[in-house]
Amino acid sequence: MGTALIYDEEMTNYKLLWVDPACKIEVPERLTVSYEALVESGLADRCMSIPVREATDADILLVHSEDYLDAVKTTPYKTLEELKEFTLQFGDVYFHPNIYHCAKLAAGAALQLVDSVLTGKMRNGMALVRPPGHHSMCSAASGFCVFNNVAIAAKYAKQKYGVKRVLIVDWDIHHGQGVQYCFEDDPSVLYFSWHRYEHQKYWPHLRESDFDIVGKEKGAGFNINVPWNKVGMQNSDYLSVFFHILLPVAYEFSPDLVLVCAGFDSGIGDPEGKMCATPDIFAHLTHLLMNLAGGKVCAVLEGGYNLTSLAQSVCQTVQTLLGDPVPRPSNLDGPCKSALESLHCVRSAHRRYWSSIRHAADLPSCEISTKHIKLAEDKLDKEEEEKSAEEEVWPQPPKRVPSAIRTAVVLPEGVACPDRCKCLMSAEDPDPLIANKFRENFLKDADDSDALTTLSSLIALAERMEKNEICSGLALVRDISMAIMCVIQHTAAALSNRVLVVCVGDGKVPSHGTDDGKTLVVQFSSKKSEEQKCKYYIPVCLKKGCQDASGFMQAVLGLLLPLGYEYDPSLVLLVKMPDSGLCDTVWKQLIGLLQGLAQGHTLVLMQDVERACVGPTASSLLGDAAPSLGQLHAPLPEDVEAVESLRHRLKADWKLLQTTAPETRGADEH
Ligand code: SS9
Ligand code: ZN
Repeated sequence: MGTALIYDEEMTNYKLLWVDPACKIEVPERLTVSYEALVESGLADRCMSIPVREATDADILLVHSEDYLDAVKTTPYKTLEELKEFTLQFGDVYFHPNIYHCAKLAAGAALQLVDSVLTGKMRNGMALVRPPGHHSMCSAASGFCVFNNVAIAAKYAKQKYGVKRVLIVDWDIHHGQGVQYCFEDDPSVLYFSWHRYEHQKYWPHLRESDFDIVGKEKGAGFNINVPWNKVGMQNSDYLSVFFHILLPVAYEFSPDLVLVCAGFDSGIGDPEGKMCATPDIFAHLTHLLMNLAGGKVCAVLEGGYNLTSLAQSVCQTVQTLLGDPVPRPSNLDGPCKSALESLHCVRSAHRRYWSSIRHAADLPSCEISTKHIKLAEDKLDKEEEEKSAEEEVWPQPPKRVPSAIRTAVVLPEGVACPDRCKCLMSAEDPDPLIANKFRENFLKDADDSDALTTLSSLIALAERMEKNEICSGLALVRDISMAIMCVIQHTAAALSNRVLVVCVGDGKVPSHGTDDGKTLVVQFSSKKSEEQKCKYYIPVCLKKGCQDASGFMQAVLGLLLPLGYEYDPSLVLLVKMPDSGLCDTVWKQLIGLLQGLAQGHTLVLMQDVERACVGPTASSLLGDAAPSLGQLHAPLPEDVEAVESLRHRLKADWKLLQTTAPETRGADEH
């Protein structure tokens, strides 16, 4: 099942016909540069191209009023003066004789995408459209938007396919108020938006874009606003919000479909957003959503006004949807103070609705975020020398070259090689050099030729992963401890290598040499281990071990991923201990999420008895979407306590674990 790409050049056939500084950035080239970048990189060819269609009146009326539709229908016949006049009743939008046609195609493109994904023809996809949609309201155009493409798509998916829960992730830098208004009392659609806000000083200047607007009536809790109160937000700020708000809530919600309001004005260089997240961040945002809803992710273009940044970001998104390994995350030096304040505010506003964040701290009664502290800061901001966003420079994202072999396996005799995998079991004799080293280091007492063969195949696998000939691997071994030691010693020997060892289940993990920072060990188990001594050995003790999906996912999203991203390993060694208690679906989620690290270089070790797990593991390593976990219940209080106390203890060392701003010393620090 592939990736759909929906595009039609016709949507470049309208433009601003008069002078309006607010609208001059919304140009037809936005679409052509994006599409050409996909063609030139060879990505377009790897997608299935699906034709657009015009949304019907019935489709449009799912969201918009008849009066508004009728009004828009008259625009193709208006003179220039009449168009200008018509435009005046709305904010930051322009009309053109052909925009109605394009707006029908844009909405229709989103529906074609939803059709291809929900019929199962396609796994996921992206629609490149103009005009964008997320600002348009029931009876009004706004912010370059005419019809609300994504809102229409969500209603359509519910109506035509009986989809129960839709998650809309709006990573555009503007608040999609049109989407918010459309679903504010609807608990079947969870709307998440982050947006430049600056305490309401930024467009569209709405009180209802703030963090405390959470939805109404039955829909309370199903509207999540993350206001950015400063410009210059970076990769760490975006990822922190994913780890500590969006993902825990999204997993608890368990959508059947994920729609992305994929605006790229949140990327570096954009004249509107003025943020500093690099194009590769969109690979990670996409990847982190791809294990929700069984992988059914539909991205629909919204904003993006720096043509270079836009084209690069679109490519990162599509390449990730195609399943290529994601690049190593860059510039993760922790969230800034303002981002942490926003995060804290959002978590406290939503903790009553979502058990996955119920433990979050309440806001101090003085209320940290809103106006008052800010007035003083704003003075400072004005003094800052303003650099125009277009002058921003950033390196081109490195080419993502997929390995020749996606997944290789080392299996004992008699275990069949799973489909689509390369079997590395050495019929050949092990490399004599390596063999000797093993005899000396590990096999002193036993002259076990089976073990020797397995271990040397394992090292060969690790070596080929390091050379990027193989992306991921799986090995069944007799002695897990020994295998871990082998891989660690071998890999960590190279100067720049770091290994993240993730261990699920009880049993001793060789923590030898974990204090030099070359390995970071995170172990999930039900056994309380001795007091933690080392920054690089992190035992996570869960009451039922790995059996409880809620507690386990809480630890994965809130602890393991932030640690892993900040650590930025060159290899992830994922170890499943015998009797881990982890069920296949949770295991698949874990593998899927961990592949955001180390360019997808994940090496899985399991005991040779776990043959039944070979198939599911291989499938996840190959990039198949993990099945949905279903709506999660509240995690056990003991598990919450365990994860939270670890997070608090570790957050001084690992900044991505922070969820609140460090205390300010005095009231008039500014
Ligand atoms: C603020 C003007 C904002 C509207 C932008 C709409 C973007 C839609 N300087 N203009 S993604
Ligand atoms: Zn925007």
